[in-house]
Amino acid sequence: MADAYSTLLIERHADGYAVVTLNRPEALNALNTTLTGELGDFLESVADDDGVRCIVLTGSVKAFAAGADIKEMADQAYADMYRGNFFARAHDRVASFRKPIIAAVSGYALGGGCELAMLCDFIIASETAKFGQPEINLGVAPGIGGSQRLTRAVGKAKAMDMCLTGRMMDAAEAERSGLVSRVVASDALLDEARAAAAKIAGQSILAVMANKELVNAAFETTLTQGVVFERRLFHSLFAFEDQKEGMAAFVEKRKPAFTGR
Ligand code: CO8
Repeated sequence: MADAYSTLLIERHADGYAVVTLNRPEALNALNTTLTGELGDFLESVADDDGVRCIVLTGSVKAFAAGADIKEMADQAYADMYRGNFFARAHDRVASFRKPIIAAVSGYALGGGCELAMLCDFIIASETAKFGQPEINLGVAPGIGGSQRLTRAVGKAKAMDMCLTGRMMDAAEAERSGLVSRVVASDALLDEARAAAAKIAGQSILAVMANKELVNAAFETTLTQGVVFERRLFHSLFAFEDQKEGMAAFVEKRKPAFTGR
């Protein structure tokens, strides 16, 4: 099946992952209604597709995404924003996707672009990456979860600094602060992200989804509740054939052949 989108390029890999490239070069991949709609549509289209077990989301060398589309937003009235629930659907469709999404960020990840990267499960950054929530310069504030996710990722001091001054964080500071998991040379970014995606896609999809669910639960629960949830989910993984296969393969010193059953 061909993936035909006007603002996304899709590359499906035989190893079981897909690379989704945001493709609005004329606007530094600014997130407009078409792009966010297409991204949500694509995620829905692969939700039950066993051939896609992990996603790499990337942009161009210059920009992962330079924010929500300011030209599209500029003349919206409050009633338009409220009735249209601006960007809420896009947020929810990415946030509720159950398989891992790796953001591979080069260049600008600003405003909604930074928020989209943070909606992904982890961020691999190139040395050129720049993260920021510069909405204050436009007389507004983050609106796709940025004030919450940035604060959880880097703590109050840096989040407040970035949101109030609108300053950008470079890749080294982003790694130091816990916003990104790895920083690599610009020309190694996609290879690094693809290798991570292939590694994830080679695991049991059941264990992958469980691990994602567990780490995300840490943001929503107390430690005690989170540990109980982990214990229950851990126990339940023993109902799957993949657990038997994974442990048998270790004992027999061979590669596991996971089936997602
Ligand atoms: N929206 C629309 N167009 C954009 C955007 C954007 N966010 N960013 C860049 N572009 C366009 C420019 O207008 C320009 O178009 P044109 O050639 O037609 O003039 C083209 O992309 C290239 O951009 P520049 O010429 O500005 O490139 P530079 O290299 O000089 O500068 C920057 C790059 C620094 C990234 C600069 O483009 C910039 O500051 N962009 C805006 C960054 C920004 O403020 N982002 C936050 C936007 S607001 C937001 O994301 C809110 C999210 C929450 C909304 C949810 C509501 C519920």
